[in-house]
Amino acid sequence: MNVSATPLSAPLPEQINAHLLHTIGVAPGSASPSDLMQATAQVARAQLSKRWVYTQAKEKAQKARRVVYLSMEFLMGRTLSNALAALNLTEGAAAGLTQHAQRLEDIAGHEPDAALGNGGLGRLAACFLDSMATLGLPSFGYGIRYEYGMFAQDIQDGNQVEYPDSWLKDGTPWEFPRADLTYTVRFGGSVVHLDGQVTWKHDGEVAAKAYDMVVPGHGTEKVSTLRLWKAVAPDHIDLGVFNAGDYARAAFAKNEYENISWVLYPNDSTPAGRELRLKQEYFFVAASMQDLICRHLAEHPSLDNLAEHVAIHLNDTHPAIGVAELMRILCDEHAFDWDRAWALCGKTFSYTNHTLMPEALETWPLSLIQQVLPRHMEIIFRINKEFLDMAARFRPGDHDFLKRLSLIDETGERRVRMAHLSVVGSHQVNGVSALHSELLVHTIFADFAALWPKRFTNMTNGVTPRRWLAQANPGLATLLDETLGKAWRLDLDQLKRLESCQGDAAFAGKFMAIKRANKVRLADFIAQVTGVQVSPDSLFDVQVKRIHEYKRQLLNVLHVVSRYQAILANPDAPWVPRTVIFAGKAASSYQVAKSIIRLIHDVGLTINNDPRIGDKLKLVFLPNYGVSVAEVIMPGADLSEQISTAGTEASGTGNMKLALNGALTIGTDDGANIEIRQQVGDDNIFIFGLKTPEVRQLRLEGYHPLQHYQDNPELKAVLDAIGDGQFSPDDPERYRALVNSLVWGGDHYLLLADYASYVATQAKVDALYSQPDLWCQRAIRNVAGMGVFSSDRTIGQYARDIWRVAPIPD
Ligand code: 26V
Repeated sequence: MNVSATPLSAPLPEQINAHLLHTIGVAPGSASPSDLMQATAQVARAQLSKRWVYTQAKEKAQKARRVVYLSMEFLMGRTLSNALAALNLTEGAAAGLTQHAQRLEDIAGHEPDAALGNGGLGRLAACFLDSMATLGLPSFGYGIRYEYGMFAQDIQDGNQVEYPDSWLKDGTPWEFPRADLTYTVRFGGSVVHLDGQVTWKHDGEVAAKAYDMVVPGHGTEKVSTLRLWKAVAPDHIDLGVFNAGDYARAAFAKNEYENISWVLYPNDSTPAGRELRLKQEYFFVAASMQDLICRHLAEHPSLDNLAEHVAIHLNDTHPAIGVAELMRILCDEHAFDWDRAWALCGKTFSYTNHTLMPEALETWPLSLIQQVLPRHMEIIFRINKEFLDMAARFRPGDHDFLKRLSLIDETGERRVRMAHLSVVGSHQVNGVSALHSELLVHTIFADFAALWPKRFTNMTNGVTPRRWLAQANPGLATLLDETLGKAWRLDLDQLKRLESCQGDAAFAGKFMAIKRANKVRLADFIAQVTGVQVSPDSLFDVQVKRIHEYKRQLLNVLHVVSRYQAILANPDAPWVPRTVIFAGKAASSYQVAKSIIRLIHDVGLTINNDPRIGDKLKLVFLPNYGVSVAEVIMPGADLSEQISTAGTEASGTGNMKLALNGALTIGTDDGANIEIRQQVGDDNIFIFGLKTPEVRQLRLEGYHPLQHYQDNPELKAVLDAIGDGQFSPDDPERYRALVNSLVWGGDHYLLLADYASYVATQAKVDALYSQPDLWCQRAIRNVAGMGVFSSDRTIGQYARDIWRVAPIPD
């Protein structure tokens, strides 16, 4: 038996064994779980390859209009289970693995996550690829093949410790290296203008090599492509040194080039001084643009009709340099005059903004762009001049208006505002929830909206129901299949039909049993990774996301401490047992976030070991949060904490995943929580705290957190306990600064202002949870309302309203 003699139609067990023998190189009888994972992946890979070839041929033959989704991040997670499901191979693979006395889910657990992203933005890109493939849209995602993705988080003595995530150390079965697809990306040097001809005399270059991941669609043979670029030293570069016999120096020179695709940067540390990050941005954009232009010219005689055949999307401002790059290509390499090139550019690009936080808005020192990309700096100046001339005609004499609009921030060190470049270069700009999109045009983009009101729109985020329901929660998926049929996977609006099941006791019983089984699984996982035993009968209260002050994990901790104190004060009250579960990473340079992680551990240590508390309250922190950990947590949650200060969380997508899995939300009037409330109804969600206009008003009037501390004895007791070292007796001052930043330091995210409302709302949560039948009905109502949060809906809107792309006929 050999692989080529084992057709793709052979029984799966046979194909797995053939790959063990011929691809992996082991005797089927002595295959390790990791060998089995590799061999099963190879079976899927062969099918994916076939589908990719088929899809590409179709799209090429029809000269399809395509979407190009440029993103620095793709948080793909594991691939095996998703690929098998899309290929209808799950049952066969499970049968094949049974022969080796293994379960598919255990074998799938041997695959490392592809964690090429920080958080929400990167995971959204991954959900979008799944939906683009499923909707059959001709589409490419382009990004970087980081050697090291998001760091692995370990906790030592309550402290976060970061380890490199070498996800490629054993290779990956999922990538297709495209040796023939290599482009040169240039950097530095100077620009020569001679007789109207512009020449960029660069002084450095690097090769970009393509590695494809095939993204299967569900319910279709169509696939999408995720094309990731690896930086490689150009062949000729180090040879000279090498020939001179200096091998070590040659190796060093090679590294200088290849470091461009080594590591993903954390997104929540400032871009100051990170030349390498700027090079990464240009590197992947330049390679992607060359690739898409090659493809266009293979199908069309010139670039004149480029805008009719490709829609380029900027996932945040990270690829914004693409606007200047397309102008450079058109003007300098294809002899377009400026105005014609600019018109084409404006028809091609669109841009999504993912945050309003001023610290997160990307700007680059002009001097750095000048040094790394001198021609692009000239182009940005010209774009800016033409743009400001136009804006000056719109509001003559209003110099402040022009200063605010300028692509260059002139206050202090001159910097290029990448969001402004993105807005000016795009025909559509969108936010990611109704509130966020509304705030965009009233805050950071208000001046642009005055100029171009129709440019701004909303595309509320969504998540893929394949990964976040079908794959993560097979119990609930089976119940839905029995109740609704299987169509919900591709048409999540089907979930609406669950509304009629709310009063159905048999359905509710099954629904509750599934939730309990998922909680048992989560409790086992908690015990395994933290050593803490938690009761699956307690309310599982979950806050999982990046650790950031604006997301207010600290407010959650304040509630936990107040509950702890209340239980001690009144041990015989009918407490509703609770397990509070946190997970999330802090950027390695973000000291406050790290201190919050440590506090969670210190408070947990005290509470979990206090014999007076028992199961009434537990607090755990699950390390190394990522896609795969989320797949275990989401199905086991009862309560979803979405408690950011109103107006700060652009959308959130964890909120959608949790509600989809039957958790009730306790949250502020922020991001997509507002739309979740509209879908599930006010009675089925716990909204608390100041609303966005109230936050603004309070800050305007002058906010006095000290007042709350003095006026609320319960809050004072909580803050004093933390600040005085009750949870850190070995170092009583450990949390003094954290507490002082709230009471005396301005409490920028208004934790104390929202505290009373939050704690009162948590009491309502308890009251409902002590009526299990009612809770269950509301959980079902949540699932029923989640149809609109499918990323299929989101991508359908992008495709129709922004990209104007459609599936090609079969
Ligand atoms: C936020 C901040 C806050 C201030 C400090 C630095 C910093 C750096 C990055 C960010 C977030 C960057 C962009 C991002 O990941 N946004 C997330 O995008 C998700 C998908 O649209 C959305 O659901 C989240 O609400 C949004 O935070």
